[in-house]
Amino acid sequence: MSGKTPRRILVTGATGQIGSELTVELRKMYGGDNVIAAGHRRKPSEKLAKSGPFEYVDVSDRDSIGKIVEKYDVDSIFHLASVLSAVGEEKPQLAWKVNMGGLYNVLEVARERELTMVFWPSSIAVFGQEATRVNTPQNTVLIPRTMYGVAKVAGELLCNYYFLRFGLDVRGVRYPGIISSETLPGGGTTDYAVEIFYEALKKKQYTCFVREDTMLPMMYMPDCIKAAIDLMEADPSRIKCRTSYNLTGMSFSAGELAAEIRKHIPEFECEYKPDFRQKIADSWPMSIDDGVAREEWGWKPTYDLADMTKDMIEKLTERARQT
Ligand code: AKB
Repeated sequence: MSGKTPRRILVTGATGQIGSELTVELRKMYGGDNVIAAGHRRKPSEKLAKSGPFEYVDVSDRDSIGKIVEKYDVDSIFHLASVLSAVGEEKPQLAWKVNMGGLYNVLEVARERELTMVFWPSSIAVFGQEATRVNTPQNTVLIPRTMYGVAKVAGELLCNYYFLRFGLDVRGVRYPGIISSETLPGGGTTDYAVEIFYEALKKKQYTCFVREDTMLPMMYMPDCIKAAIDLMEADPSRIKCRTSYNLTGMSFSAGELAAEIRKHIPEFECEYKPDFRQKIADSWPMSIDDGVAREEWGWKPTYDLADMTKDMIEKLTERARQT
C-alpha cells in the first residue's frame, strides 16, 4: 500500500450537502489551490468559488474526470457525487448510471493514473429488512431493496476489489442521515431531519414525511467531516475494512427531534404525513454498531441530539439575521 497522504485533491459532488463543507475544510488543511471542487449542474456557492478552483465534471463520463485529474495533477479523489435514495427510487436507471457508473469511472481513473487515495461514502442504505435493525453490526446480510442501496452494496464490493486486485488505497464509511446548516440535502430519505429546522424557524410548523416513531441513525456535519478526514489520515495498517465502515453519531425518532426543537422554539408544531419514503426508512437500521471503526482508526463522534439541535438553531438563526 502507498502509505502516502494526499497532496492535490479532487472533490466530486462538491456543491452537494457534504461536498460543500468538506471541500472548504480540505482547503484549510491542504491549501485552496490544492483542492479542486467539481460539480455537475449546481452553481458553486460564493464560499466554494472563492476559496479555490471549481470545475464542471460529469462523473458518468470517464474522460471528464480524467481531464481534470490531468489538468491539476490530482493524486487523490473524494468521490461524493451521488443520486440519493428517494430520487433513486423515482429514477432507478439514473441512480445506477451516476452512482455505480461514476464510482467505476473514478476507480478506473485512479487505477490507470496510479493515484494515491480514494474516499467514497457508502450509506446505511446497504442494509435491508433481513439485517438486525437495532445496533446493526458491521458484518451482516446486505439485501437492500432500493436502487440506491443496491448501488452502495455493489460499490462497496468494487472498492474492496480495487484494493485487493490493484492495491488502490480506497477507504469508505457507511454514513447515516447527515444534518447540516450550510447546504440542504437533495432527494434523500433522511432529508426531513434537516428540513424540520428550517421550517421550525421560518413557520413554526413542519409536515414530516415519515411517522413520528420513525427512528434512524444520524450524524451532525462536523462529525461527518471529521470522519472522512480521520479515516483518510489513518495509517493504512489500521484500515482492515476496505468495503466501508459502519458509522453513527446518534439515533432518534422524528418525534424526539421535534420535541428537542420545541425546547428552543416552544410554539413549534409538527404533523406527520408519511409518503413513499416511509417504506425506505422502515427498511433501514434504527441504530448502528460502529465499534469496528472506533477500534481500528479511533472514530469518536462529538455531537448528540441536544448539542446538534442547539448548534443548528444558533447557526440558522444567525444566518437569517445576516440576510
Ligand atoms: C439518504 O437519505 O438517501 C441519505 C443516506 C442515509 O444515505 N441521507
